[in-house]
Amino acid sequence: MLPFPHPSGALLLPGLVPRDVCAHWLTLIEQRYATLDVDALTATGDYSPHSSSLRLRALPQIPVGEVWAALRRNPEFLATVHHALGPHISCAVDECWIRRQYAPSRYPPLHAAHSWHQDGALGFDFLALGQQPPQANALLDMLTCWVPLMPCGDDAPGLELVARRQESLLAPAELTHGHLAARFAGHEFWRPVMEAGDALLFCGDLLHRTHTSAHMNRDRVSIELRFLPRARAVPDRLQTQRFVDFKGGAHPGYDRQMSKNNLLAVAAALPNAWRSTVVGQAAGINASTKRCWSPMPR
Ligand SMILES: O=C(O)CCC(=O)C(=O)O
Repeated sequence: MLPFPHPSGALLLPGLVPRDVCAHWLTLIEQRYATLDVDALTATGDYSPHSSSLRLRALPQIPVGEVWAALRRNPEFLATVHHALGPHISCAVDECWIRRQYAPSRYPPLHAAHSWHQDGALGFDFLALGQQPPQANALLDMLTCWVPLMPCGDDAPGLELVARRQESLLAPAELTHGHLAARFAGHEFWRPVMEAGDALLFCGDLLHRTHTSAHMNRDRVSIELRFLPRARAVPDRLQTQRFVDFKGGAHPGYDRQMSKNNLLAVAAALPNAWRSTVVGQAAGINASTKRCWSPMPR
């Protein structure tokens, strides 16, 4: 099981991303959603009409390295990530998402909340299982960092987690709410109320879903990154995924260089139409880093 300093397998970090950064990202996201070519992005897998989610790679103005740079400034975040994954971390860039969850009365056609699942199931072929239980080693050792860009969990959809470590992947039939409610005590179901920029860092074995309630009347947008230990070989089932490597350290120039490297790595993986924008961003990284990060404490 992935080592994690908190027995629940989750850590809530209030105020991890500064409000002005959240507002900046939210503006970029709103602009992107306003002009989405839903059919084309759905065809490439970059948009999911079922969860109204957009892969972060489809918004090059928010490079994954920039999100990482915002997170890693917090010593508790960084220490916890390194405790769990070791000194070198890989970010599964294809599995970093922007999520938009609507107030229940405003669901667009096809939209649904995320039902119970474990992120450690990433890439797992449940269909191939038939009636067999998932293999003992099917659960990936990984972390998710989930950051709402607006308040959530009260009048806007948040996350609900079972705050108890799981040793294995649950089969789809075990993931109904009725099954989980019978299996876990009421106090183990956790629905954190979060502010913009709070972060929830949690292990890939944790059961979670979108928390919605009929009384909610606001939508929520969030960003999430997924991390794996770089020291381990990429599991076979993730061979087609792309990873960007991060490591610790607090050298002042490090974030800028990492951001630039990450931008270039992301650019290499993008369709031609987006590549030049991202390469251009990498070239101007010093200016944009200064603009975005100057209010943040080191
Ligand atoms: O953002 C949400 O509502 C749920 C996201 C989630 O569960 C996930 O990405 O694994």
